[in-house]
Amino acid sequence: MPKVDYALMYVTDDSIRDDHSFFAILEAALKGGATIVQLREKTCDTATFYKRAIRCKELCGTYQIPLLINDRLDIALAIDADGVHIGQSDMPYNVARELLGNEKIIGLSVSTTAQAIKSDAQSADYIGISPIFSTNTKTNDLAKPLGISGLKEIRELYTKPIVCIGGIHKENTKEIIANGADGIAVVSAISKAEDAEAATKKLKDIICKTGTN
Ligand code: TZP
Ligand code: MG
Repeated sequence: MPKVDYALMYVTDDSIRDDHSFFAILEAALKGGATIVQLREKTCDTATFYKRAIRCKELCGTYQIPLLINDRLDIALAIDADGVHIGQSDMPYNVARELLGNEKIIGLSVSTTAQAIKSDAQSADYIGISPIFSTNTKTNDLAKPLGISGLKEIRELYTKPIVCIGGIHKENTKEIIANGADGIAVVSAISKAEDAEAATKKLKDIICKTGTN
């Protein structure tokens, strides 16, 4: 597997049901410098998810940016995505690995330090600390935010890439990267920005500057 840049993951916003806006924002994120994309659909039917996945794959392919599918192994397999992002209550990690093979990326959400030291997290390609801060974007099934102290604790124990998600914006990006995260994953900081491309560029700039300090 080629080395993956987890610096800035754009997680698509499933509240945007209008395809024109959805893909315009995705393209803005790609132009602005998102390094990886996760297609996350929680409410639509499978046919709609699949159609979006196909278009996402084409668009990400144009920018040579990897595409992950949230939760749905079947969709990832159907479109030959670069990987999946799964949570603790999704398909078990070892089954996902069996189905996808070793060449695909599998990211796993963790909400506690205990989950980060379990073998599934140790075997995954990266973990998502979920959530790092509180957020209004995901209301279902959201654990207590781990905060910077949780990130630091996990960073001491976990050697693979860590991506943080939840309530991240340009004002708190620096402290996340400075405290050991390899990247951030954002929904609304990009999808709800007045200028999605400029917002992505700004986040990327903060990450790059912090990462090299
Ligand atoms: N998983 C944990 S928090 C979250 C997800 C999908 C939502 C993040 O959205 P935002 O708008 O970046 O806070
Ligand atoms: Mg999930």
